[in-house]
Amino acid sequence: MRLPDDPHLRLNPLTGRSVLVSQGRTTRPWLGRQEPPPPIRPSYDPQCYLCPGGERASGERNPRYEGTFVFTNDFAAVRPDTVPGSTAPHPLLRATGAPGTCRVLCFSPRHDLDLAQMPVSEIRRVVDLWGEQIDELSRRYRYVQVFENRGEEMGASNPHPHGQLWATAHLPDEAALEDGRQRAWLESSRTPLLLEYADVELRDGSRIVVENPYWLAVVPFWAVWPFETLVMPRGHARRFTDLGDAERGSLADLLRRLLAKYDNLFRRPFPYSMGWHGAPGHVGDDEHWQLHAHIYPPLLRSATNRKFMVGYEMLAEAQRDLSAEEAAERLRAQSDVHFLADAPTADGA
Ligand code: H2U
Ligand code: ZN
Repeated sequence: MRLPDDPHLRLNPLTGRSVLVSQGRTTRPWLGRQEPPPPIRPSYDPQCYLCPGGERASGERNPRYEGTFVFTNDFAAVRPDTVPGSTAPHPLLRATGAPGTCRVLCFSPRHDLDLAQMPVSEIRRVVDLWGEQIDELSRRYRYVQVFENRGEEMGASNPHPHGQLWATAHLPDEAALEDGRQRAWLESSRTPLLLEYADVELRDGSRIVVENPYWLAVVPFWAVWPFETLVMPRGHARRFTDLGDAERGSLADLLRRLLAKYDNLFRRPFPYSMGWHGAPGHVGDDEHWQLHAHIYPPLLRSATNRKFMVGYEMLAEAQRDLSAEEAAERLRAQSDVHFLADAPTADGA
């Protein structure tokens, strides 16, 4: 096999899933769907239910917040009062109650900003908010999934900069898979899986997109989405709450640079889903865990073409056309100053 040109399989050690890599297919003709660019937004939208003072579906009004703002999701997918027991009228028909809570995290009072364009000091406030929320909720729930859907393409219901968290009494599938695989790795190798992986990537260099003294962002060897990245601390941190002041400041810096590169790639806000994975709960039995964020963006060849996970992907296994190394090189080559850094907003704010 000649890497990377011959079609080959790459293994994701965090999940045990494979991805089929078939480089060179991105040049095929495309008469299919084109993604329109999102409209430019005003800095304040009186109709927006996430803006300061905005009215939500519940009839409640948001305070005139100036930094970040958190509220319980009015359409929560899990609720604290659910009874956790199981029923199984037949062994093939098992159901288990899933108590939990869902919150919406507004990143900024400005309707028109995104993490990619916020100053590092404001991204730092979001980093601290993630930390506080995980700290509070992981005392009550087994797992806290923090995430952001950015852009209509990823199903975001509103362009106002915001993320979500869902805290659950159960360990969701992705976290459970990663838990098991990292545990097994530590037992056989004595170094946490992602600490060893960060070391491999730092020595190789071809998949690094951005790095700083505390953090590293790479297009992982096993990436599925065209410009998927994995953000990892360089030192051992099992969960978000392990991060100290210096690591949090450094994370804000890395995120700003990474997200600016994404937007600069096609000179448009880059849609993605991103979220954090860390050791569940609060303490104990978690040496094998290494905190990390996944960023999964759906864009492919250009600003207007998205990657569809259909057909072979739904029925057989994940597949990608662009090699991880080429994706990393293209992202790395972008400036880390956002292309709209000095542009006026729609309403001159
Ligand atoms: P997404 O854009 O990622 O869907 O997040 C927005 C969330 O905001 C969504 O989960 C909630 C939706 O349930 N929401 C409220 O809680 N109150 C509202 O008034 C509208 C939307
Ligand atoms: Zn808004």
